[in-house]
Amino acid sequence: MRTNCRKTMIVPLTAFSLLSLGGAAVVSAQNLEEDFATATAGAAAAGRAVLYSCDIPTNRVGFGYLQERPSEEGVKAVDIYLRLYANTGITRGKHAVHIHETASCNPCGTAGGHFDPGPNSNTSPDGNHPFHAGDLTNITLDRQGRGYHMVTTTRVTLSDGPLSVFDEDGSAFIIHTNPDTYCPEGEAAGCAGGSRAACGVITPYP
Ligand SMILES: [Cu+2]
Repeated sequence: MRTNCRKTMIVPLTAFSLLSLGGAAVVSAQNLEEDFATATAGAAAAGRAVLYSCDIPTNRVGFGYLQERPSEEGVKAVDIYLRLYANTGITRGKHAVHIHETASCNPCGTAGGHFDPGPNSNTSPDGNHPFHAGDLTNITLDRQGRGYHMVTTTRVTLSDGPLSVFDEDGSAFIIHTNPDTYCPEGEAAGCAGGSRAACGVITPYP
């Protein structure tokens, strides 16, 4: 497992993999169910999340979905698509995005640290960053606070196994107030994005 972890990677999706998401770019808030079904059809496993504001927990600010596919080398790769709506109060610019360790958003702090299973688990946002299994890349929002982000990771899975986000207590997305600097100099308070702006519990789909 440790070997696996060291071989994992996070890469931004290319135009080619955008196509493999089956129309991800046109997902609309109005047709979530239909779009999730279309986008994840044929996936080995899939998941979804509705994102809520951490300041006003009843405010829906976006959504995400995930689909798992086998890679050519037999490693499980998970494509993640996130969308944030305009005018939610989340500011323009870059914001850290992670999978956090617990399926809980009320309040956002209950999502815990970063998803990091395994015998050497260390979920501390600052102390073990960017080495967590749940660490992803920043989302960039436009002037209206709107944005989408696609990223592929092999650090987690949706299907059963030691890296599954659907472990005993589940997992959640957190969008942070600040950018992730990926902590190039090691432990530093706030280098993983600081306070929490949005949260969404990840659930299996369908
Ligand atoms: Cu985080």
